[in-house]
Amino acid sequence: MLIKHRKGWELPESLATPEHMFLDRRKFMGAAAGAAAFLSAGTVRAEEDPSVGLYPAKLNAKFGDAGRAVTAEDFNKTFNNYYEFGTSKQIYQAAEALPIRPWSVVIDGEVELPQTLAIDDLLKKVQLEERIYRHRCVEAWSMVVPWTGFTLKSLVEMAKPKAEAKFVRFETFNLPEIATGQQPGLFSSYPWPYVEGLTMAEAMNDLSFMVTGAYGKPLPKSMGSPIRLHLPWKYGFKSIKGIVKISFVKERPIGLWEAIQASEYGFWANVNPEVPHPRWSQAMEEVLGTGERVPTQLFNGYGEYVADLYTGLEKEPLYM
Ligand SMILES: Nc1nc2c(c(=O)[nH]1)N[C@H]1C(S)=C(S)[C@@H](COP(=O)(O)O)O[C@H]1N2
Ligand SMILES: [Mo]
Repeated sequence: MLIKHRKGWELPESLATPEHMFLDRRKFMGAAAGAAAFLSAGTVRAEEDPSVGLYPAKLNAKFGDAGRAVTAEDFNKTFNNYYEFGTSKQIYQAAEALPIRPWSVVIDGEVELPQTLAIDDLLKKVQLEERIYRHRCVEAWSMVVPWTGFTLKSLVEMAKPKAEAKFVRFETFNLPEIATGQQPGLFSSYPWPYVEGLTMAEAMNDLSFMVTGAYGKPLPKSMGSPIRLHLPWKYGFKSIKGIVKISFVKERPIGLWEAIQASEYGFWANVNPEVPHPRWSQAMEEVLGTGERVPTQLFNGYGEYVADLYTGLEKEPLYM
């Protein structure tokens, strides 16, 4: 993502514009391979995740095939956007410092049943399933990920929102002592914590998925463990990681990227190849790990599920 008044070398989003990626492919592939080697060398002592027995979950056949090959697991967990841990894609090792137990999710705001749920208690209350989704980053790259999780709709029903609740606001942890990207400094003046939001209708859509696992295992920390969102029809920055709070609110939430640069990153952020980002085209995407560039689809190809959410809202900036 980009901040207006910074120098080129400070612009994290510029690391991943398609042009730059082609030039730097060998460099970043090398870094990903290095991280993978580091992992298999066993230098990281991953504590056993207490939820490990819940995986793999049953595949939901409706989302059993994304029409493209699943992105390799080692690639996916070592190539990430997670600005809390740095501005490069190689944050895998830094993210390992995040303590994911104990972990609680606060559900509050305009609800009949406000609650604070320890992650393992939450996992007992929900129906886990696997879904293979396409993921399209605003930086014009994509991946295919076999997520495990539960519908956001089921969590909304657990909270029993009141009529006043119009939006759902998600918030990430704020731990600057662990997540060095959150420390004030040369590379970071972002208004932490990371925040994202949806309308109630979007939250109730069948596609909106609370993710706790991937590749048939608990989610790696680099991918947002212990709990994140995934919204396959929206640009990736809406799919917030490391969630600690879910609030049902009256006003439209302002996300981190919207707060930083509203002219480039909006509330809706639905994928549309015909609406360019102010600094690059969204017509095509690089399918990471394949070397292919393919045309981007409206709503990332999920229009049959979500297009009707936006009827009557055509005057809104739905695609940025
Ligand atoms: N808390 C938090 N969530 C986040 C981000 C982030 O920096 N911090 N980056 C977003 C962006 S831009 C993308 S593309 C996806 C990346 O998810 P992945 O690393 O699992 O591919 O996470 C999103 N969620
Ligand atoms: Mo992204």
